[in-house]
Amino acid sequence: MEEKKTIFSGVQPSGNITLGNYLGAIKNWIDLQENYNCIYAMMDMHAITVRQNPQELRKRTLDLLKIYIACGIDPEKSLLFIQSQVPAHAQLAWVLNCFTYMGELSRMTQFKDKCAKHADNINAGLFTYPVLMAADILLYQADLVPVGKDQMQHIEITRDIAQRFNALYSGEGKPVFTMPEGFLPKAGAKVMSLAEPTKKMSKSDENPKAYISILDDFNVIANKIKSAITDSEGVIEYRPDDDTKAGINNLLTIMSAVTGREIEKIAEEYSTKGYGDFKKDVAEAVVEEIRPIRTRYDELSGNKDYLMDICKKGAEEAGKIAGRTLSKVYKKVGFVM
Ligand code: AQP
Repeated sequence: MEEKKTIFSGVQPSGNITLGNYLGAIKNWIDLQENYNCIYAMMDMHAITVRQNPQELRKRTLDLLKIYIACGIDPEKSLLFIQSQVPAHAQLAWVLNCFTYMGELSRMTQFKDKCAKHADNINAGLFTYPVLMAADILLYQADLVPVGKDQMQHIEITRDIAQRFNALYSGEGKPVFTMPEGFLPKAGAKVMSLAEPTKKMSKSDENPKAYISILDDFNVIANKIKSAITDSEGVIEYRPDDDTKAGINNLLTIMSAVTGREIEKIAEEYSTKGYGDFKKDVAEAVVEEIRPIRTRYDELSGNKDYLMDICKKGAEEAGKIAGRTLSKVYKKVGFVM
């Protein structure tokens, strides 16, 4: 029988998990559990590239685990762990730092965006964030990395680093690292801000009206969608290359991603309707998507021992897999073992 391929992905507990994180990443992870070895982590080491409140970070990391499980990630099928509990991530990241060029890191869009947003804290971790991400992926010899569109550039640099390392050290044998590929969802790969629809929806946005949190009250979700910025044309049409339609394009995308229906079909159905009716239906569809997640999330609250047990077992298991790759890398670069 053919060996199952490996999937790796994660989310940073750097804020309230948004509809963007859910549609772009987590929702896409669920079905993959049946046919792949899935490894999903809470990326707390990435989160500290931006200042975090320690108590909040601790809480949000476990809340994120609850969200994963509530969304349908089954701890019996997928390996779940907290990044900082597996030291190999930091260890491999150091080695890979020595195989990554300043020039390629300075071209990263996320780095430029975050520098503009956090001008008072442009730290080295923010700069080398993609190297840590490369380590996360390469440690598990992942074949596929399901992410949103904003992270594709980081997958590309991961591939460049892997290729460079493999070319130097693999020789005639099996490549040291498996070459990973990014994997985008059919719909929802880039959910836009509700307040500024030409900008990506982000959990760290200062304006809470810009994003929908999976943990927002249902009436708050509905109100955010109803007050989403659109345009004055009054026509429901999908025009992905027209920025003046960014708000409507985004709502159509969201509707498509939560219902599984094609964008064009939805646009056709609403072509004679007003924005008010459309927004009301989008809000209802989003709430219905989130409702069962919230029920399961609430059931998991107060079950800290269960969550801590998943983290402990997950870190042990992840540590074993990651340790194998790290040993191989240490030997290749010439560290005494
Ligand atoms: N707006 C989005 N649409 C679709 N997918 C998205 N993702 C993020 N925003 C959107 C995907 O969610 C996964 C986890 O992202 P992350 O936590 O690693 O960091 P990020 O990409 O920087 O996400 P945020 O929400 O914008 O976080 P902050 O504000 O902390 O920087 C990734 O697969 C990502 O593509």
